[in-house]
Amino acid sequence: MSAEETRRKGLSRRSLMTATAGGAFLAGSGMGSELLKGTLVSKAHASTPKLNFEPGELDPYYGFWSSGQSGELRILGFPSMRELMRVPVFNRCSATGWGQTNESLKILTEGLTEETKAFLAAKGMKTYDNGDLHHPHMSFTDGTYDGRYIFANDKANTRVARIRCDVMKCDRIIEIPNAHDIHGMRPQKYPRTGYVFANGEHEAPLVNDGKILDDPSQYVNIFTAIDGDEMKVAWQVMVSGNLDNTDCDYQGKYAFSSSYNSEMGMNLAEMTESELDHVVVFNLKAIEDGVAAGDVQMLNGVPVIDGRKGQNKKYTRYIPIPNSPHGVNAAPDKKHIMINGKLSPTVSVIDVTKLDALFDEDADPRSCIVAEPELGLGPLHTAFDGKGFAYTTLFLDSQIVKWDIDKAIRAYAGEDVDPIVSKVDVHYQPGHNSTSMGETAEADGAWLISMNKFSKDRFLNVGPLKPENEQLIDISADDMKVVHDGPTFAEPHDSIIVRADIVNPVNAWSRDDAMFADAVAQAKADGVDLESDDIVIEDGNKVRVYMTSVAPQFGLEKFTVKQGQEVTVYVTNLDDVDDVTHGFCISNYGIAMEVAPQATASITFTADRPGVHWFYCQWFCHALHMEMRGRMFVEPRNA
Ligand code: K7E
Ligand code: CUA
Repeated sequence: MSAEETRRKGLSRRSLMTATAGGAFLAGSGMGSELLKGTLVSKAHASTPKLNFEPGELDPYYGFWSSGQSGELRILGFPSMRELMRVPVFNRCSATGWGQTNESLKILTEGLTEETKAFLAAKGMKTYDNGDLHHPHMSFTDGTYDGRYIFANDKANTRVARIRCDVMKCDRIIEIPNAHDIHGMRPQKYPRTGYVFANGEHEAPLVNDGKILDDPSQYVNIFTAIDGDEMKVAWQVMVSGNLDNTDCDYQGKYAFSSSYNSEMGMNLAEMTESELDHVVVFNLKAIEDGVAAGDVQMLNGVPVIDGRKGQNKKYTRYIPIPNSPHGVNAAPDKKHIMINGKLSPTVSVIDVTKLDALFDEDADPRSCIVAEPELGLGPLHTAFDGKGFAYTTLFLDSQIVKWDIDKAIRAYAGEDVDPIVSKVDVHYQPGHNSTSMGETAEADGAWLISMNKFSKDRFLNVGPLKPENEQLIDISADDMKVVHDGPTFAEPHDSIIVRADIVNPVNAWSRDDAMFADAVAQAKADGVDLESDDIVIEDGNKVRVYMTSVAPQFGLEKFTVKQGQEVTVYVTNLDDVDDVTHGFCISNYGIAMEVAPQATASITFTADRPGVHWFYCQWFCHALHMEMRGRMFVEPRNA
């Protein structure tokens, strides 16, 4: 196997480590913690092979990172933490023209409800400018990542997006009707995705037209199952209490949502009042049967099941969980679901094999809880190594705690064992953490990333607004070791770490890609061959400018339009060499877009500014890139 193949296969860290003296030490790892603090361990960690990346050397993992209120998806090489790409999703992007090009505007607008379109149109807007992307998750087949798509939520404007992993571009965004502010979101793990589950976090009247205002007794929350292939809402369930995070089992039978506001409180005091909140268990088969049988109300074209407390128990069950639970994480043992307590120092462990009894025999809802270890202050999220250990972030303690799932279960049953293996300080206040392949059945136990909300003094001061701090942690030994600090801009919440061999993007677009099918259809209607014609077509007040680009030239060195005409420029990049992307920017017109190899991109604007306007390639492509430019003449209306 070549070095390259070794990396692509994501060879386990431990097998590389065992080739060294340090590795032998770690593999033995029966040492007391006194010794682990000593120089021997420093040496072992200093020889960590995968952190010494030579120039040009590839990472064994892709990291897919959320960006929170920045609204984009980020791609990292992992564990080097080198940022590789930013994929615009809910945000606007100056580099790629996302939010300006016709191709991106279609994606950003077509999935909005008619009511939202009208609301935005009244403000002169086509789509929202902002988004709040918390949770990126890859599609699954048979319990592990399949490399097809990344799905992501938008908490700010109640949307769910899909990113294609072949071209690493967003291809669908849908607004979720009836729900408010999508937070927790997970794809179905088995048999495949399938459904994408999405939680509406904030309570509101089911028909939110202003007739009901300050009457919380009439507010509801909505759980949504989206068909991830069609990107359409399949069904929704009305629940009691709010919905925070979600995950699902490896059997394809149940989904779980935590609720920190079972009180349905409207302020902090009310929301945190009760000692027990809950997790809602959704019985997927029963809900599908209920939808098929018509036990629904249709609302905005979506079948909505009533799964509130005290309603039909075949659809949902409510399991009491100590105080304001947050993260929901399915373990790779395919059996346990961790509900992280947040205000409670505990993580509640659900055994999924005990859930049938809840629905079939009306068993005590807490009978499915098989462990509830006390781990420290502020448990938010849990990750896994596939070796029986769990890693939970402690927000208030600023620590990660490593604990033994089996020992936690035995302790809950009364045995005198301590499930806590070790703790490590992180800097500071961790939210999510992620392990390599950790949310799949192929969790490999190599690495953990702690996504810390505060960096404080860890980096050079950049003013009152500080970066977040993400810390890479070696989890190959019992004691965890922080090996890298990485600052990030606002504000990654969650991430996934995917073996590189699973992700296989292309180097150039296919000419029949659906992304620019509308441009292809319009060219055909105009009798234009996008791959050879450079031509201006006038169609009443509309002008369509078709041009090719081959480094370092556009097919047209000039074109003329009349002031006030609606102009659409289509640029087709005929280069098919790796990495020869062109751009198209019209200066002082606010127009810019990316045109990657073999792609067609288009942009529409009104030529309302007369004069000579240079257009230029804004993506450095050639020694003569500066010369890759041309003129747009806009004839004045009164001339
Ligand atoms: Cu814990 Cu939005 Cu996943 Cu942030 S959520 S941390
Ligand atoms: Cu084409 Cu720069």
